[in-house]
Amino acid sequence: MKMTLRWYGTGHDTVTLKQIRQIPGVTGVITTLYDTVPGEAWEMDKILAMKAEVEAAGLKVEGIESVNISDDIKTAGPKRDEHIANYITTLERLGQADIHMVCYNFMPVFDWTRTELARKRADGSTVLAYTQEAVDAINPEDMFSSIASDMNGTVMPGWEPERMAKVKELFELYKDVDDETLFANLKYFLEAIMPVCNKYDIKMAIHPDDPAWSVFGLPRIIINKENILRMMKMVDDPHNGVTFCSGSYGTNLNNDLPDMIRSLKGRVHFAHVRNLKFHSPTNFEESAHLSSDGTFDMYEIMKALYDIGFDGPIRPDHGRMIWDEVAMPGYGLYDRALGATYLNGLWEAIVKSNKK
Ligand code: CS2
Ligand code: MN
Repeated sequence: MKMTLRWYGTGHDTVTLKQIRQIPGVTGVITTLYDTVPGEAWEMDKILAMKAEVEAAGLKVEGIESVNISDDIKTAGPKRDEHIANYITTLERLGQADIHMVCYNFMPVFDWTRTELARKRADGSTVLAYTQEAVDAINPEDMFSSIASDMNGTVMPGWEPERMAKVKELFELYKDVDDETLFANLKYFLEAIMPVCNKYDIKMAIHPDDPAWSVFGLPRIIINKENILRMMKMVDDPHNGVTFCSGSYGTNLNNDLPDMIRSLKGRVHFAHVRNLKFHSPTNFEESAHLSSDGTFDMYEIMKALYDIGFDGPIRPDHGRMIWDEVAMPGYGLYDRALGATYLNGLWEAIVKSNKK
């Protein structure tokens, strides 16, 4: 595997490439072009400039998170084919720039949803947290205002003010879209892009829905083993793969994470590894990465990735806010660096104990 950190780009991220380069064992970043609009094709010179900046810092662009999918593609709207053609152009250019992994999601309206961005823990650190009670008690617009006031001056992807200004319209767009329609629209999209993925060896890695169930009555399909295997079969091409995000699938305690990883052999193209601490099945927080701080057995997760021969990029996912850092919630430097180091330690131990 290749240890990476997500990086939001100069001017968007409080963390610098130089800092990332100094985390032992981190060799690359996962990034995107943050000034792009879903549905439009990315410009080649911008892709190359981003890549050159990362490489000048001694790091590699190991993949893109994300090339976002437009609502027309997700809902089969009037611009679907035009947007897919632009998506294909973007993939072609990424391939020409020697970038071969693209993370995306197929969640309606909201990307990930948390109800608190700074829940205080006993040690004084703050973490992102979720309770179903809070979601049930709020309407989507108020949810956005409460999130927006907590972003530490950053703009979190998926929660852009322009997008949330039209949250009502977005709900309107999805009112006739159920799980089956979403599956069909995803299939249509994947079938259209597979030829270009094959030509340039671009591994598509769908990110699960987070939390892994329906919020605000919206359909959610990438939530469990049954559905993800259905999606793998639906377009049975190795370039149709997954981002295995332990913190997203793990929101549902019925999901057996190591078993899911094993069932996806050959199709895990990217891994997000983080731990969650559950207080009840619908009240959890994003703990430190260590097994002992949360609910998941991180060794078993890493071991399953090792056992399926995973060799793609991996990154610590959200971290806690510690040591008085002020950064995008979940995306500070310090705790993600600790996470990367811990995951690298587990990996080294697994590799060596398997050689004996
Ligand atoms: C990420 C997602 O910050 C996060 O929770 O894991 O936002 C992820 O980047 C997108 O869903 C991928 O498209
Ligand atoms: Mn994730």
